[in-house]
Amino acid sequence: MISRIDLRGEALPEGAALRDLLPRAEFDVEAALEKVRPICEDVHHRGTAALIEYAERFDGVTLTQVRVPRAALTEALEQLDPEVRAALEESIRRARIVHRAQRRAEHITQVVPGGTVTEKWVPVERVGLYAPGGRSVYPSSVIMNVVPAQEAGVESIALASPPQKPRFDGDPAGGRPHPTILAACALLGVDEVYAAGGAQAVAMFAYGTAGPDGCAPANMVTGPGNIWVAAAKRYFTGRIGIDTEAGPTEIAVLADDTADPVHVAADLISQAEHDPMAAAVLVTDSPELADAVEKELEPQVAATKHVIDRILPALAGKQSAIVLVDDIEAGLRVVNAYGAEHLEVQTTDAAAIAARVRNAGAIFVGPWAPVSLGDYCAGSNHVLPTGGCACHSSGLSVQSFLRGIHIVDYSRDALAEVTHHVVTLAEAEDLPAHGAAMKARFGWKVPQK
Ligand code: HSO
Ligand code: ZN
Repeated sequence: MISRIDLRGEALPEGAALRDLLPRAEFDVEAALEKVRPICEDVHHRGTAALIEYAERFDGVTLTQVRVPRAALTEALEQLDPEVRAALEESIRRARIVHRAQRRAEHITQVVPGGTVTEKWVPVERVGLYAPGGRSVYPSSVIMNVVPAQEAGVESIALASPPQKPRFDGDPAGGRPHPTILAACALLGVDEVYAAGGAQAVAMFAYGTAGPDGCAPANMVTGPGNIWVAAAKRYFTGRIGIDTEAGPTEIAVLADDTADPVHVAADLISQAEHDPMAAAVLVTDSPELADAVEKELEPQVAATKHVIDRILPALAGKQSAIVLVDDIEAGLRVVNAYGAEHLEVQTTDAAAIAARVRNAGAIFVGPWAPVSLGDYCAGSNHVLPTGGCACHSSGLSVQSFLRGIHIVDYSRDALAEVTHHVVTLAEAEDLPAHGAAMKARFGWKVPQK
């Protein structure tokens, strides 16, 4: 069901060469970009009419309205199962605790007497958040997008999620995002919601659409999505802000012989459940654990729901594997080279080992911190970098929605004191007008010290 990669008994190569030995999902955003470009430009030119046409073509839904009426949000909340409501509320409460602590205070640094640089944190004005609603519907992703944006102080928040097919003739919920997505928006106080999915939703936020049903352009788009969403984010990079492109989800587990194979198997399956392209990787120095996990996978996979369409292809795919290493030191090198979206450390002294991980979207320490906890109720964020992007990027946080602006304030004396250095550097770069802008303030001369 899952392949093995045996890295024992040989010196592990460094960096990229080690990464090349490890499994990874194919996620060709560049190829998708070609298909996405005309869709984005069509939304640019035809606005809402294009969104309605794409909802018909890609979601199989005839839309009457792209903007979801406010009454539909309150209605969805009223009809929400009380247990789901309580769970969403707890998830929101915990996420708020963690994200509120991420707020950053303005910081004033006195560089020299009379010369200060203040770093001021300013929220992005308007953001467009995306919550998936195709193969799977993730109200939890609404929370993971909205909470950091709100805690950062973003004033204008809009959310898009694909329209659902009517369940019966005349179903009022047909043509709107899933009711639980709408209820989550209502719980979070987000009332600007659009029934739009895929690349067209990103284009709607990037360009804006006109008319009473229209959406004002956003400065930034965040949130997980399929390959079309990722490609559209790449298309608009530079024009608007984006978080990292989200590819298929990944779990890596670094485990030794103290790990419980039942837990490890369950956790690998949990993320394989997302997508046939999801990656589940166990890195272990214990062949006994490897055998036990492999044995355990069978009954657990057989007992769960999305076996044929997602879990089996995910576990059997070339993106998933059990990687055998000589010892946990080698395992650490492997997981650092891999840079998993989610990394579980299930070893002796798990906290000490976890502290030595440099590359991961989020790290889950020990036997009582499964990725499922982080997906919903740890307080941490589940919008995380995939595909090795954890080597250079972080998951969604308050920081994602803030810009640090430097405010430079120098007195006459403080400027005079450094002018000769500025003039020298300007001349070294053959930019005499830069030097002149300094000298102009001191009678066209370099002030003497
Ligand atoms: N594990 C997914 C997020 C998610 N899980 C949503 C359940 N619902 C990517 O981090
Ligand atoms: Zn998940």
